[in-house]
Parts: sequence; structure tokens; C-alpha cells
Amino acid sequence: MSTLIDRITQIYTQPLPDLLFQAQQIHRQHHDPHAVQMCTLSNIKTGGCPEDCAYCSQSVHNQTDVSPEPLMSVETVVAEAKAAKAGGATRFCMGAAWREVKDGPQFDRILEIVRQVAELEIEVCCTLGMLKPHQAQRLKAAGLTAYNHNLDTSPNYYDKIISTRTYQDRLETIQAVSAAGISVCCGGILGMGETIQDRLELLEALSHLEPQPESIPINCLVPVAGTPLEKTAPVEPLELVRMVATTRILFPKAMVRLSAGRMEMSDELQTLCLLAGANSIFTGAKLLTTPNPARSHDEQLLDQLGMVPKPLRERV
Ligand code: SAM
Ligand code: DTB
Ligand code: SF4
Repeated sequence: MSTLIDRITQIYTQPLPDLLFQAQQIHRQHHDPHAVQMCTLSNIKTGGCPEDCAYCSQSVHNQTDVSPEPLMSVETVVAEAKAAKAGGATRFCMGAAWREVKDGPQFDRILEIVRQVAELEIEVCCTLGMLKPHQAQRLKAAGLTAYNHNLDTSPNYYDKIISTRTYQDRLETIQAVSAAGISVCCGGILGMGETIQDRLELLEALSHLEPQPESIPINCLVPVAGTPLEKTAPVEPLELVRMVATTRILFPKAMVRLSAGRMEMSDELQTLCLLAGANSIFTGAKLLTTPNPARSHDEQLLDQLGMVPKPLRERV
């Protein structure tokens, strides 16, 4: 009997025409093949993070040119969310450079932000580091749609990238999020020096989550000057396409998000990723701390492809 990793390997290594055909068939069974969800990111608390993630511009362990900024006010974040919605985004994702959420005035402010953004009738996601079960429950009660917490890479490669927390820590937060009834957004980063086997083992780890993630961001490393990974070689374009297609096949219902790294991708590569089953992008000129393609460029590309921004699902 073949194991899950054998099955994932078989999917990933099949001839590209077969892989793309299989991914497209599955994509079309579960999603509108013309629709791409637009999400907008806001970095609501920048820099000064005590974790030592080797890829990150916001870690105190890395000498980057990001200057720390305190948690934004409720008004500023809500104004950004309104602007994101007006610009066509149907999901607003807030990131905070924290190791973990601490109870107190800052978390209370986050809860108020979540309440007010949820009232805008837009999906609300945040990524705040590690969470305890009661904090996840409070976020749920405030109206949070989804929580982003990436496994980033394979269990084996993880300690080459981060030493200040473990894979198990990540899994526990993800467990707290799903137990609270919040949708899990969990994916990884390609291009950190890992092998293809590591990438497939990341997909294996994601497959073992219960429930499986409803949203899977696939980031390509944005090499940031001053981080240990600044000189890492870029991801091979067709390896990215294979990874997207394999993710689509393994997670038929999930939103597969072509996340960081689009500045370095040609329109043709992004198109191949959309044909391979990616159905969401981040729009707006900035991700958290690094540049992202201009919205006008994304709109032009979708237009050329005869594709459209995905409307928000009606609330029932
Ligand atoms: N501090 C929280 C955490 O780590 O969970 C939330 C913010 S963190 C910046 C969110 C995610 O962004 C990380 O898990 C990582 O996958 C991604 N990320 C950060 N820096 C990146 C980079 N330079 N290139 C690609 N992805 C990156
Ligand atoms: C995710 O997986 N990618 C987004 C979101 N979740 C929070 C973040 C990408 C960050 C890219 C590097 C930066 O801009 O600092
Ligand atoms: Fe901190 Fe998140 Fe950056 Fe890691 S990825 S250093 S936890 S902000």
C-alpha cells in the first residue's frame, strides 16, 4: 500500500500536461475557473519581533532597514480595510510582528479592530503569532473569519529556518484556531534552500491537519537584505507551477493563494499558476514590508486572461 508521501510524490512528478490537466479538472469541480479572490494585507504592528525566522524582515535578529512601529489605531486600520474593500478586495488580512498574543489592552484593540472590520462585510483574517485557546475563542466571538499561521516548510527543515519555536508550537496554535471554529489559513514558503522533498513533506503535514486548511498561501521567498536568506537562489518557475497544481489536487476545496514573491514572477508564470489552480492573490502595492505588483497591473493581467475578481460569497 502506498503512503501519503508516495501519493504526493506521484502527483508532483507526473508529466506536466497530466499534472495540469488533473489540477484543472479538480479546480473546475470546486471553483469558478475564471474567478480570483483579491485580498489586501495590512501590517498593523511592524518589526521588533523576538522570533528568529531567517526569512523575516521584522525579526530583531535580522539587521534589516524596517523600523519598528507600534500597533496601529482602530481608526487607521478600519480606514485601510474600507479602502481595500473599495479597491475590490473581499478579504482583509492583518499581520502583527508578534511571537504570540498577550492578553491586555493591545489584544483588546485587536478585538475591536476585528469587530469593526467584520461589520464592513468583508472576510477578516489576521496573523498575530501564537494563540491560546481562549484567545482564539475571543477572536471568533469578535467576528474573525480566518487565522493565518503557516507551517512554512517541512518538519525536518523547520529548525534550519527558525530556532525560537517548534513545529509543535505551530500545530498547537492551529489546533486552537480550528477548535474555536475559525477557518485555518496555513501554507508555506518556497525558496529557502529546502529540497523538493521538503516541499512535499510540507504538503503532507498540511494534509494531516484536521480539519484540512481552507486556505493555503504559497509564498515564494522575498529575499530581504540583512536576513540570513538574502542571497538564496530563486524558486525554479516550473517547480512553483508543479507545487501549486499538487496543492490544488490534494486540497480540492481550499483557496490556494499565490502570495509573496509575485514581483519577481513574469505575467506568464503567474498565468500558469492560475491555470494550475491558484485562485487568490494579494493586491495592493505592499505586502507586509515588501513591494507587491500594482493593482492596475493585476487588473490588466486578469482582463487579458478573461478572468475576474471573485465576488464575496453571500452571507446566509
Ligand atoms: N508573526 C506572525 C507569524 O509569524 O505567524 C505573523 C506575521 S508573519 C510575517 C506571516 C507569514 O509571512 C510568515 O509565516 C511567512 O510565511 C510569511 N513571510 C514572512 N516573511 C516572508 C518573506 N520574506 N518571504 C515570503 N514570505 C514571508
Ligand atoms: C502569508 O502566507 N503571506 C503573507 C500573509 N501570509 C501574512 C505575508 C507575506 C509577507 C512577505 C514579506 C513581507 O512583505 O514582509
Ligand atoms: Fe516574527 Fe512572524 Fe517575522 Fe517570524 S515571521 S520574525 S514570528 S513577524
